[in-house]
Amino acid sequence: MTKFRHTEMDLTDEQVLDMYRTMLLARKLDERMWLLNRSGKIPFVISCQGQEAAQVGASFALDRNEDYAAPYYRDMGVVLAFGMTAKELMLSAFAKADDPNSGGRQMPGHFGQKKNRILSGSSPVTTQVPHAVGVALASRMENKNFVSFVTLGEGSSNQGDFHEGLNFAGVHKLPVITMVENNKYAISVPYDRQVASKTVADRAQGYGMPGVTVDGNDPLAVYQAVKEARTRAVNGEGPSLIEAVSYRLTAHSSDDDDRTYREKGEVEEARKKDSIFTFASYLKEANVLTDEIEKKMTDEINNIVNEATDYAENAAYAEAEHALKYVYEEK
Ligand SMILES: Cc1ncc(C[n+]2csc(CCOP(=O)(O)OP(=O)(O)O)c2C)c(N)n1
Ligand SMILES: [Mg+2]
Repeated sequence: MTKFRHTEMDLTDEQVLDMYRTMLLARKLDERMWLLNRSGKIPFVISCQGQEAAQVGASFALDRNEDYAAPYYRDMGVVLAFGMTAKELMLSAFAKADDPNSGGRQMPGHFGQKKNRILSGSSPVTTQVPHAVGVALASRMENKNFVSFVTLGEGSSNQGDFHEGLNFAGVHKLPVITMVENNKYAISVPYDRQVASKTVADRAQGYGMPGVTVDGNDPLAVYQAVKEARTRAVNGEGPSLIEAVSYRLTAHSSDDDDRTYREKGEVEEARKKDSIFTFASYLKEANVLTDEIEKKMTDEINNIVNEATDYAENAAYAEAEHALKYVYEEK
């Protein structure tokens, strides 16, 4: 009998199906958000499309009941895997009062949910790196076993916070896993205009930690890399840097027109490696995903997306006075 890669990694058929379901839910929610934006119902979208495999593969390698995540704005796959619901994400897209991320105050993509140990992020890119390193320091100081997981884009790895965070983590051998989601662009700027080294993972050497580049379109490759990094972290061997290479399949955001800086053919070429299709093919070959399961899963996800959309569209906005909440001390 052929041994499929996931069984060699001790992943059950059920777990890989769950991975695929989470990737597909992220994609379908994202696609719906674009439609809602273009029809004037929601103000802004910043997409996960093309990065779901890296986000979900990584999250499944973590302890999602103990570890902390400091995601960046594209990480719908990470926050779904950590327990945020489709309804909650739609509440955020519609900027409604019950949005758990910010009560409708922030642009979507500024994730944060205490009960699921998702750190709240800021608009300046990469500020989450020192925050995540701080969480890893807390784990060490409190003698706990949880690890801290942080993500960012490759362009953002040029920010000072990246250097400061990774250097501190390397010096103190802290249990933090940094995953750079290299989608080849920082808005309009391609990789070779952003980073001088061949890979982002090359930078790890300067911080005294291992750095690996993996195929970000392959959730199993990312799973394996993060799993190894987590084992190192809990064994006191320190931090790791992982670069997951994929491609940003949409424009930077709903306010960007990518036709001004990249060829359509390049995007079409990248679509051939889209993990939503390549992972489905793998699962079909392994006889884990059958046509019947796929149909059922797609129907379920479509229902979830529809229900979340209706729920959030009809939900209440925050009271205007809430704009001042948490700004001034209340006695
Ligand atoms: C400190 C800072 N500088 C600039 C920006 C504006 N900005 C937002 S996203 C972005 C591009 C980031 O590219 P990358 O890190 O590759 O992430 P991607 O959007 O490609 O996922 C920039 C320049 C910002 N938010 N913060
Ligand atoms: Mg990028």
